[in-house]
Amino acid sequence: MNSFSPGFKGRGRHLADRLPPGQYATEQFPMLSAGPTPNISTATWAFTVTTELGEIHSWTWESMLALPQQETVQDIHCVTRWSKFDTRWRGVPLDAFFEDVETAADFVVVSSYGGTPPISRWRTSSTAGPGSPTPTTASRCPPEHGGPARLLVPHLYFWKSAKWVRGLRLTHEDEPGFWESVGYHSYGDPWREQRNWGD
Ligand SMILES: Nc1nc2c(c(=O)[nH]1)N[C@H]1C(S)=C(S)[C@@H](COP(=O)(O)O)O[C@H]1N2
Ligand SMILES: [Mo]
Repeated sequence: MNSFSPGFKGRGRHLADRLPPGQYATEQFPMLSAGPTPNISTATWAFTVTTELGEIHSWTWESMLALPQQETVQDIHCVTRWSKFDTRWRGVPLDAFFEDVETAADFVVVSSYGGTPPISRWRTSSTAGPGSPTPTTASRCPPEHGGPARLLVPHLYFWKSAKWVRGLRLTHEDEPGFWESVGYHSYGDPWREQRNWGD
């Protein structure tokens, strides 16, 4: 059923049980970008959360780093079928940015530096609740992997994890982001193999 070589075992839960349907495990860290890697200085970097009423909450690199950080180890799953186990990240849990944000919105539209249109979109309900891993803005990753800061939404296909993250906009509308508009699924749960629109 899966593409493991014999003896490909890990500690704890067997690695084969951690591979969603239709995926293969890789030891590499593939690089997947729709455009060139933008060069972003932390001196001018800003991250904003804009509510559905237009209220803007904004952080500089320094004020972001003053927020509590956490380390997390996660399996990531790209819709092009590679999965990578046990990737290690450090960053600020998204909850920390939402502490003073009042919202009743159902959707989060994510934008990135580098001139791409709003890159992807999630449901706010997919980011909360028992058992769902907290999306994290991971800092200090290399530029080709989204640095200075990217998102990490490990329970969804990896296209939902915007590199070079610039801001989140909360909205009541179900607006597709870039990846959803080119045909990827609205929700994108790798365990339900929600790859394409209509899956
Ligand atoms: N801004 C931006 N974020 C992005 C992408 C992109 O092209 N632009 N690619 C997505 C896809 S499809 C994947 S699989 C991961 C790849 O991250 P990596 O290059 O660090 O492996 O980033 C996601 N986030
Ligand atoms: Mo991807």
